Amino acid sequence: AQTIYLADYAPFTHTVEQVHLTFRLAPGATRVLSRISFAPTPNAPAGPFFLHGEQLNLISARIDGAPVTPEVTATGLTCPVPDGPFTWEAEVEISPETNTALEGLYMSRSMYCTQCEAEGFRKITFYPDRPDVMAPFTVRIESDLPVLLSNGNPTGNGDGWAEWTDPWPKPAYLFALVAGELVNHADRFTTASGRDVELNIWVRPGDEHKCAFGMDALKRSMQWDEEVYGREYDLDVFNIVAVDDFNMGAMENKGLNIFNSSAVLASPETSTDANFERIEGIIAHEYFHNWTGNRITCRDWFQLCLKEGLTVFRDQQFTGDMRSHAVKRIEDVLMLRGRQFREDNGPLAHPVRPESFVEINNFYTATVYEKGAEVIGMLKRLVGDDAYYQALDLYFDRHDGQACTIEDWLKVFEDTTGRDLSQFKRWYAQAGTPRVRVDEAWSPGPKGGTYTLHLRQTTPPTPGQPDKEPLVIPVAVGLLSPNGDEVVPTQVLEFTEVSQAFKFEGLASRPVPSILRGFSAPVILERQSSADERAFLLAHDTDPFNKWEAGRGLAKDVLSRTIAGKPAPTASFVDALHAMAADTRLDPAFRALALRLPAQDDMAQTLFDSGLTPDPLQIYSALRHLRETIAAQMGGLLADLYDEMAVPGPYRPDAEDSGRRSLRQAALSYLTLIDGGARARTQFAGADNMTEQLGALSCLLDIGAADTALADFRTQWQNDRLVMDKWFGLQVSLAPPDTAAVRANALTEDRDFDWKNPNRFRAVIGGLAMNPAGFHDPSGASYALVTDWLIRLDPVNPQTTARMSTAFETWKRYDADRQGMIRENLERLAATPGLSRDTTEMVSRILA
Ligand code: DPP
Ligand code: ZN
Repeated sequence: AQTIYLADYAPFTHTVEQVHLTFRLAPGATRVLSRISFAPTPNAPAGPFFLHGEQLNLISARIDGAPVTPEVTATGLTCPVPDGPFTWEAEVEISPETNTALEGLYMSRSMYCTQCEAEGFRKITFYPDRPDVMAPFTVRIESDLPVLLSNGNPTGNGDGWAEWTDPWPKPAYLFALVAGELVNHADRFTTASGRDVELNIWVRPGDEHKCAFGMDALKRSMQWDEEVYGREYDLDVFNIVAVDDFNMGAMENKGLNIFNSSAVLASPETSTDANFERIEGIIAHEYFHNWTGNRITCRDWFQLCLKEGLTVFRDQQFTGDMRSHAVKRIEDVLMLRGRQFREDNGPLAHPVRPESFVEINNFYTATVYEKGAEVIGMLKRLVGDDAYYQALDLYFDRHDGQACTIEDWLKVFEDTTGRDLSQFKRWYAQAGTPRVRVDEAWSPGPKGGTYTLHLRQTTPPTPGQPDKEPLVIPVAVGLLSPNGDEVVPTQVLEFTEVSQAFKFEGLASRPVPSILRGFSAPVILERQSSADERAFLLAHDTDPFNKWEAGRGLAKDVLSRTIAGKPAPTASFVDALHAMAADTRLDPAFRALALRLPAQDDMAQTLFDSGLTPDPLQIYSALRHLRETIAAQMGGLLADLYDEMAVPGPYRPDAEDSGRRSLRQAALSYLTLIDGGARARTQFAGADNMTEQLGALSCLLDIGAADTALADFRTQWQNDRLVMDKWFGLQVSLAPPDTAAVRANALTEDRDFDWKNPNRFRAVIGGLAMNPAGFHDPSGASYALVTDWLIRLDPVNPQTTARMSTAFETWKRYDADRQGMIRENLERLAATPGLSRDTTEMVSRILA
């Protein structure tokens, strides 16, 4: 397979002025007729006329009406063309019903749909399938199905056909088509300048009652983008469609967003609070792409973070505004550390803007998305809010309708602020999580003492990048006096050298520093800190993130020391946790987060970072032991919280009620360890919403007492696929370590295990990877089971297979036995005849 390099970018030989497509839909033999007007690109490099095309059966082709015979290969075609403008026409045949890769035009339970990002359009017709070729599209769909949708505005329909016109030039990856027996949940939105927009969420009959929340989230997103970024919607219709078989969460196709049904369908009975929050965030994310992604798109796929990092940042801001900024920040950092730090500190580490790839689908990563969003956040912190929004206005003004680069993006900030961002740009080019070491000095003086922070930064080597340059790191710092008052409010230190000192003068006494407030940069802070100091910050820090972080640090200390067989400050941790959990001035959602102990994988990474070889079973046992200790020592408070946090009245998914439920659930998860599951059983039996039903079920699974509940749950929900995904996933991810592989294997033999459905496959096989002690069971059974299934899925769906192979990305952390078994399995996977380009690239990077 060929490696593609950023450095090799060249514009396409031609521009596209207009695209006309006609689809004659039939499951096994859909005809796609294209009529495309091309003109030579001024000053483009010379070269043959090449159109991408894969798995297409070319029926006929014409240039300016005259038949031609192009040279067709497995990746596209070349053809002699006139020197000036010309019209290309082609007819191809494709087979949606056998398209199991879910890329291009495919079928999901008798409905037609498309997924074209990144390079799926080339499976629909011959075309320059690259994001820098933008054109207006007109699409005619011919089919007997009742609902026929494409991008843009409807411009005609009749018996068995519909036509759609999208006036906004777009790259082919934003093309979409849907046809099926669907019903809509309709609403309207009037934009600030008075455009009346028809909104629809299209679903299968039977799912109508799961649309209201998504619609509300859409309208709030539209309003928010007007108020915060001054961006209005630009078509007369906005359609969302829910699809059961989908590789990703959702897709921002112009005017026709297509969603994995798990990312849009919601009802109190079937969706948890976490589902509601995720759905709200994804609806916002896809809608926000209309400006950051669609109106301004990427020049090439190396610039993916241009749209994804910015759009994730925008959806994070939105969720913070809708709910709680403090809670959202903690959740985002948990996710960053859990997924991006894991990636950045292993064999798959790559820059936010990669410099090469084999298969672009493998770069829709936590680094591009989440670290990409962190980079935007740092930029905003450095230039300030006013300059940030000025720069964004300039970005939209200057680049509307263009396909852009990170250079274009940084230039609007340089032009707005006069700053030189060349050093900042290293965040896009250097992989790896920077370490910031902190040393302190205190010198008392007659006019007050001086406190000095010495910061030192290093970024470890990553694949292909042995040496790293210093980065611009915004370090937000505040200082507290020993009595708990804030003596220096938050200020942002611009840390740019390898080693740098920052002084604070005129202090009455040696302060306690609160460093990296709000997690102001995606780095690992290395600082000696006592349990007393952590407990002090947990009690007094005014920065909610660092308050939470102090508790987290204490928990990690306790766990690391327990695992190392050393005396651990468990008592002061439990005291601090008790004080915090009992503090009614704090938001219940925040208290719930503080009660949640570090995840197993987070502990494994922490131990590995401190030079140890993590043992997943030891981590599992230490966590269990600590949870039992907390339950035993805080049982009274937890029982009170469980009663007090009950939410009266009908279910509402808002921040306040879901915060109370999450604190109640945190209490229940501890109480179940000491009450034998009594409360969980009662809650399970009486729950009228999925949050409480599933919360109770997971507690029962946790103590191995869920057999009856699992059976009842199945009986109740067997006809709801999304709920059954939870049933499959939870029993694997919460299985005791030595039974996880057996449980997962048994579930793959279940009559409802539809392994070609990505959600179901992820629930079971992904669920096993999310159970670290079970996945790394010393027998190696889980490694073998996951590998067997990856080998089976690869020919059917390479994209999901490649994604799931990241279960193995942390293998170098572990002991020689585990590494040996993983290597054997990865080599077995790599040696599979006909392995896809997607999976081949992933396995070879993981093994390298
Ligand atoms: N572009 C999609 C998203 O992130 C993923 N294909 O919204
Ligand atoms: Zn996106």
